[in-house]
Amino acid sequence: RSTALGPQARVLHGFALPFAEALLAGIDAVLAAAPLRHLVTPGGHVMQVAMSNCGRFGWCSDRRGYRYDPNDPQTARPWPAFPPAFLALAGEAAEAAGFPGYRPDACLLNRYAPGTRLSLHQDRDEDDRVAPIVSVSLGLPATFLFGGFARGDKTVRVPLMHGDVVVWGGADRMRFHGVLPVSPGLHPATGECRLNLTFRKVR
Ligand code: MD3
Ligand code: FE
Repeated sequence: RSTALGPQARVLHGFALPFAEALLAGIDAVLAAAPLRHLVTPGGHVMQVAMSNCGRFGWCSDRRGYRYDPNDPQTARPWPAFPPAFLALAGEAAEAAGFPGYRPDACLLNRYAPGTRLSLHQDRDEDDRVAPIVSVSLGLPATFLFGGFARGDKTVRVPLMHGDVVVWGGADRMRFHGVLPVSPGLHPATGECRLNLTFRKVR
């Protein structure tokens, strides 16, 4: 089952469920090498969402700005490689949503503790602003906000459950989006948190 959010944005409900165990094992391996951390924004705020990365590039933020870095600034080592299950899932989901041949080079891993939100923003640090972003939700549910191309445009609320995958590309790639505060709960797969994998093509 899938739900269209826009001409080139759709939710693939439960698409990641057959991959969930392999994804969670991959997440453990990535986080053992590149631990979760709370980044600081250029404005000096500590982000509520805890983040890490894998792949050729990782998204980083500090007082100097946002950028993609081939190395983890915290360890000065390259980000861990994609676990194989990550690439398989991202490719199959992109294809199912009409984007065959998807080859992401970055994956941002987000952890939301209860009460954590992600304010409305655009993803604009990638050189490729047309290739899809593939987002995988694991653990506690969340409400995703899907907006327009200006910050003030009206938003629609999209519930995202464990195993849901969302693919956004082409015309819908630069929409504003965010996540409402995650409600407390306990999920058998992740415990007291929501995990989100976001695959991107940076270069
Ligand atoms: C919609 N993460 O990491 S899914 C992010 O659930 C981010 O952790 C959210 O927004 C999360 O930047 C939302 C990913 C997502 C990424 C790009 C989009 C959704 C998008 C671009 C256009 C519309
Ligand atoms: Fe985003």
